[in-house]
Amino acid sequence: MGKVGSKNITTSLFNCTLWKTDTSPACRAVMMGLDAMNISLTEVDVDMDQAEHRSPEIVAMNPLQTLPILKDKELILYDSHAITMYIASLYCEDTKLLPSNPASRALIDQLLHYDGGILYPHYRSCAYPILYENCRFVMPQQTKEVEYAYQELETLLKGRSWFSGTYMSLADIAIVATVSTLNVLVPVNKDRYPVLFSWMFRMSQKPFYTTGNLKGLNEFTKRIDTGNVKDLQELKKSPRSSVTRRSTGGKLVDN
Ligand SMILES: N[C@@H](CCC(=O)N[C@@H](CS)C(=O)NCC(=O)O)C(=O)O
Repeated sequence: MGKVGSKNITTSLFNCTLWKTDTSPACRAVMMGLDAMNISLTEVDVDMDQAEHRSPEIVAMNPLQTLPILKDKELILYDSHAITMYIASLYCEDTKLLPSNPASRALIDQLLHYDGGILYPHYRSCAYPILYENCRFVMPQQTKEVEYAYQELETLLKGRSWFSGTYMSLADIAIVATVSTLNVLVPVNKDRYPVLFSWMFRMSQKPFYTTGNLKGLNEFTKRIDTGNVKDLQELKKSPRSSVTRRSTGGKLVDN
């Protein structure tokens, strides 16, 4: 495990440590959230390829053996949404990112539950077979389910600039971490989902997207491109969905 130090921005949380891996959308959601809030803490890289997330140190903190994990003195949290909301509740002064009134906050919670309960499982069922089971492409049924989710997101965004309404919030950040990763696996079609596509583009222009999402997203894309397949020529002959997936390069493209 490699310590990557603290990003020296505005508020430094000296008691807090975040265990993360950049390829994980959940970790990138926390990293983008931190960067959007100008909050800095100690970050520790965990190498999932080396099964470091199953090490005794990690299991003692998180029996689920997933990342990210946040430790603040005695408190340990192992869900990206809970982590971001905890830090924001304590230290975020930007009431647009996290409004203080209960009704607006509930709307954000609702979107975070949608991300964790609906979108994230889609990510796992599309990505894990490719990352860990030598599968070469997203199965048609999974593609269909992701397209259905894109349609839901398109509907949720209709008539508003951001998922949370007039202002971009931590809910937009959580969702873009998942959707930008899903986009590598099942590209967001600009013609079918114009509003979602435009929102993704606007999110991709935010400074925190560059500092918190891009590197890990590119690494993830590379992992998906090569998977566990040794012979890249053979990979190029893979079914169309795989070729489409690779051609996006994790970026927004006109497709
Ligand atoms: N609900 C959790 C999901 C965390 C999660 O599934 N993390 C993945 C990385 S993207 C992980 O650690 N997977 C390891 C494993 O399943 O073995 C969150 O939002 O933090």
